[in-house]
Amino acid sequence: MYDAPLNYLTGAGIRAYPVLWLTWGMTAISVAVVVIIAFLIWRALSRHRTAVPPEQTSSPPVQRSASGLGWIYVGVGVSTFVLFFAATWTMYTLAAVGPVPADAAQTVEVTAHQWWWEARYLNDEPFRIVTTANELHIPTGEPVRILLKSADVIHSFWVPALSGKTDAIPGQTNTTWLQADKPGTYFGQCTEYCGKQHAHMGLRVIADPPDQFAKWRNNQLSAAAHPPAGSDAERGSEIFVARCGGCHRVRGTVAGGVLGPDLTHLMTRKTIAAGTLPNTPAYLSAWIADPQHIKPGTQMPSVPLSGPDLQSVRAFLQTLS
Ligand code: HEC
Ligand SMILES: [Cu+2]
Repeated sequence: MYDAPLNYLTGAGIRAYPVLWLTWGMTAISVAVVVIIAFLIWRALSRHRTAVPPEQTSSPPVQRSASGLGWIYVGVGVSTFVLFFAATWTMYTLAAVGPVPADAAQTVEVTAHQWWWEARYLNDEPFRIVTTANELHIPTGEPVRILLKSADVIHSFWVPALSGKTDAIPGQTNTTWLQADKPGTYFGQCTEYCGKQHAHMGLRVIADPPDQFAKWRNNQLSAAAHPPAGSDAERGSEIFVARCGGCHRVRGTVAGGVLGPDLTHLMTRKTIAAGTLPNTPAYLSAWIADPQHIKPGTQMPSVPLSGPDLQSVRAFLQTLS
C-alpha cells in the first residue's frame, strides 16, 4: 500500500544525480544501438539486385566490392568504443558515489529483519540513541551514513530516488549513504527475495529540513509518558507489558523486547508493518487482532485478546506519540 512508486528515473540528491545521468545515458545509448541496427537491417532487406534486361541473355557477374569488408572493421571498432566508454562511465560513477562523504555527521544502523527494517540512530552517548522502524527521518542537504546489517537472511536496501542498492548480509556490516536535497518522502523496498513477505518489506525515508529533523529526533529521545491513572490506556499498558512486552520495547515502561519494532513513538509513523497498512486506529486494531491474516508468516503471532483488552491496548498505543 505505497502511495508513490519506486521511481528510479528521477532523484533528489548528490548521490542520486550521477547514477541518474548514467541511467539516462545508458538508455540513450541502447536506444541508439537498436535504431541503428534496425535501420541497417531494413536497408539490407530492401536492397534488390537490378533485374536482368530482357535483351541480355545471361546475368552479369555479381559485383562484390572489396571495400564491403571495411564495414566490418568499422562495426567492430564502434562497438568496442561504445562498450569501453559505457564500462568506464559505470566504473567512474561507482567510484564517485561509493565512499561515504567525510562530513557525514549522522550514522544510522539499519538492520533488516524478515520482514521489517529496524533503524538505530547511533550516538556516542548511549542515552541519545534513537530506535525506530521502517520510517527513517533524515535532514535535507546532509549525507547520512547507513550501516546495514541483517538479523536473518540476505536482504537488500534500496531507496531508488536517493541511492543505489546495497545488500544486508547476516554477519556482515555493509556501508552505504543517503542524501536528499529536497524535503519529501522517498520510498524504498527490500530488493533481495527474503521469504514469503518480501513484497511487504517497504521503507520510507522522510527528508525534513534540519530544524524539523532536530525536533523529530528530540521527540524520539523522550520516553513514553505514563497514561493517566485509571484510564483505559493505563489498563492497556499493563496488558501490553504482559502480552506484548516480550517482543516490543516501549521506553518508560518495563516492556523491553527486541524481537519486534520499538513502539515508543509508534504514533509518529504513518504506516505499520513495513508499509503494509496505514497507521490508523482501525488498521492498528486489525493488525493486533490478527497479524497473520494481514501478513501471513510474519514473526508477530496472533495474540488472543478479548475485545475490551484489545480496545485498551490500542488506547495505550495511541498515547505513544
Ligand atoms: C513474538 C513476538 C511478538 C509479540 C508477542 C508481539 N509482537 Fe508485535 N510485532 C512483532 C514483529 C516481529 C513485528 C514486525 C512485523 C512485520 O512488520 O512483519 C511486529 C509489529 C507490530 C506492530 C507494527 C509496528 C510497526 O511500526 O510496524 C505493532 C503495532 C505491534 N506489533 C503491536 C503488538 C501488540 C499490541 C502486541 C501484543 C498484543 C504484539 N505486538 C505482540 C513481534 C511481536
Ligand atoms: Cu526482501
